Amino acid sequence: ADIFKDKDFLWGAGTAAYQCEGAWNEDQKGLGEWDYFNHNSKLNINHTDGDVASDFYHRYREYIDLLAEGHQNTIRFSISWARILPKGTGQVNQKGIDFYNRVIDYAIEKNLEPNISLFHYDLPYELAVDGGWLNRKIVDYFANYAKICFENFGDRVKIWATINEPRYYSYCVNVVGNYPPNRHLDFQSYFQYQYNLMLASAKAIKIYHDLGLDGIIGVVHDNGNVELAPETKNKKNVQLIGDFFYNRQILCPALLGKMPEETDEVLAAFNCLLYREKDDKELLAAGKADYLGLNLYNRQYLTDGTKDVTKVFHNNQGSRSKAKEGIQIHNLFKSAFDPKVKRNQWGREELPRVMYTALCEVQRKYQPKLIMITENGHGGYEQADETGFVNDEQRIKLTAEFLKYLLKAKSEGVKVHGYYHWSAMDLYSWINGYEKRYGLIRVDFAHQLALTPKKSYYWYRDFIDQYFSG
Ligand code: BGP
Repeated sequence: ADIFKDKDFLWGAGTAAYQCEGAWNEDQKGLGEWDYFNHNSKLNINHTDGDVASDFYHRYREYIDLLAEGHQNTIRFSISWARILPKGTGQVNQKGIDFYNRVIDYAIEKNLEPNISLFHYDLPYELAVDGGWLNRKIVDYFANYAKICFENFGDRVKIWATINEPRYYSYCVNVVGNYPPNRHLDFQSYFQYQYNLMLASAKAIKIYHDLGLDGIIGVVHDNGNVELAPETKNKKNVQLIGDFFYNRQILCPALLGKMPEETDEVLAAFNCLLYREKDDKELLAAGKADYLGLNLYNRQYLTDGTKDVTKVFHNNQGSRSKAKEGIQIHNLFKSAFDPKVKRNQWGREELPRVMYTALCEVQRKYQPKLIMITENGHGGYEQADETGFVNDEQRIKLTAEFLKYLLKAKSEGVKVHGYYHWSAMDLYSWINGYEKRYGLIRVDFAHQLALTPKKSYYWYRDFIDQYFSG
């Protein structure tokens, strides 16, 4: 595809359907697992939902205008599966197709190259009750949904991603238990979910390639590498298990078309069993990604585990909680804490040089033909002044550092040619609702969703200008 014909870099920002669209029950959209969870579960600790969110469904033109005026040349968004297929399979909803046609056409008119994820966490409810990603049939359901999208939008959309963060998604669903259906420390499901997600992804990629459309299709992964704390004694094992746990179960099938060679060894260490079928190898080999999307926020910093201690801790409440983010998995490994590294209000490290380290390691180990940073940014509480303006110096400072490291990796030969700031506008954060803000554009959720570009929006615009003027 000629995506890079008149530019060597895509600069944009990201969103995801459930997080920004709203219109949760409009125009025959089916119920999603997140609609159900947020409306019904006591585990929805923020008592909020994506019913209206940033109202992208009705106001996509205003958002796209602002992003284009910010000199961005691409936009990342996802398609809501339940908008296209209200029950996940079966009847196609033409109104859903029409909506994405409008968004795609308008983005292209404004010179924003659309980059579309087929799945960003929002499973149709009917499929969730049917076992979700643990039910092997979902591989075919997803492939069917993907094909419908390719056939309807593939003439204009040149950049696709199958699944957003299969690893982190499975982690939150099965290990942390903060995403529906809230399984806790269930490693069996953690691994099986990712395996089924990668089979589904491979099947969709193969369909895309077989259709012969002009474009590229990839997988979006979180992280890329792990780092070991210097005090780690059992370095070899922590590296082997940790890297499989965080990266290789996704990156090997995505980029090399096969499961990692250490798969059985690692599963045995977890006492887990992966259900595989005879033809899976062939499927994975036939569905390699054209590029890798990487979402990079922080590092995975590990050390030796502690015998008999398995627990997970996650900060779901910002600075109201002292919780840091991490895990301990009995004698296998645990998250290490580096007191020298500053942490943000959600207990995550602020360490921009991971951009460089992760990019270099991924390039060296898996040799992708193309990498795009599909997410990177800074989330926090924010105050606007009386005009709605947010002076988000901290976001600018961190992003500038992240981008410095990205350009350093690029200058040393890493094939990175795209960056999407997370997020384009303020939107729903899966666990933190509307308190944790990531946007370049302020959305005033309390007052008719008034939109005000933040300081970072202008900073990013000038950064892009400078990049292209050399
Ligand atoms: C990624 C997701 C995004 C986004 C981001 C920030 O894992 O792909 O959808 O939400 O993280 O996460 P949070 O809002 O939980 O801070």
